[in-house]
Amino acid sequence: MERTLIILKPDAVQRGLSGTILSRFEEKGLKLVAMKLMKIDRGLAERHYAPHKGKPFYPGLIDYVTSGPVVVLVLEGLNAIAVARKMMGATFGFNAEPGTIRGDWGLSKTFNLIHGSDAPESAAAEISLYFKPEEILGYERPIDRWVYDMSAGSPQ
Ligand code: D4T
Repeated sequence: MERTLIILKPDAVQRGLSGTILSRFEEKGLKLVAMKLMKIDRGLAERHYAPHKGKPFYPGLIDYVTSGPVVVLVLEGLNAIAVARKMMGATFGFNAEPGTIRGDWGLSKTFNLIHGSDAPESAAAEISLYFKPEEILGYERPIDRWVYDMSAGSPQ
């Protein structure tokens, strides 16, 4: 099972899309193991987006993600990182396929509604930026025996 960090960015919260977007992930079968509403301060934004420091869009990106409350999630599931990124769609709303989150609700280049980790290493680093280990909950979910084929002993 893989974990991914998802951020519903300030435009998603202000546009009242947090619940709708969360529902998509829940309905897909991904398991919610941590969640908080918070304001990202500049220090945290700079740590999160350190790989983009120096790029022309970096200052605007820091202003944007610190501009209002965000909802931060940890989702767990089989191939959760790739699944969530596919559901998010291409980075810029105007390029994103209909049926994806950005494709259905985004038009902007910079206000792109959502962040999702892009690899297991970045997911682990990002999760630890936003959550203490005790804020991530392990729990049984009876529907998992219908979300996954468990006949081979592991989720398929
Ligand atoms: P995040 O990291 O927010 O999930 O987005 P992506 O993974 O889809 O995209 P990214 O890392 O390439 O870019 C991070 C963030 O910067 C904004 N951005 C990016 C921008 O404003 N202008 C640009 O030219 C690029 C490449 C959008 C997402």
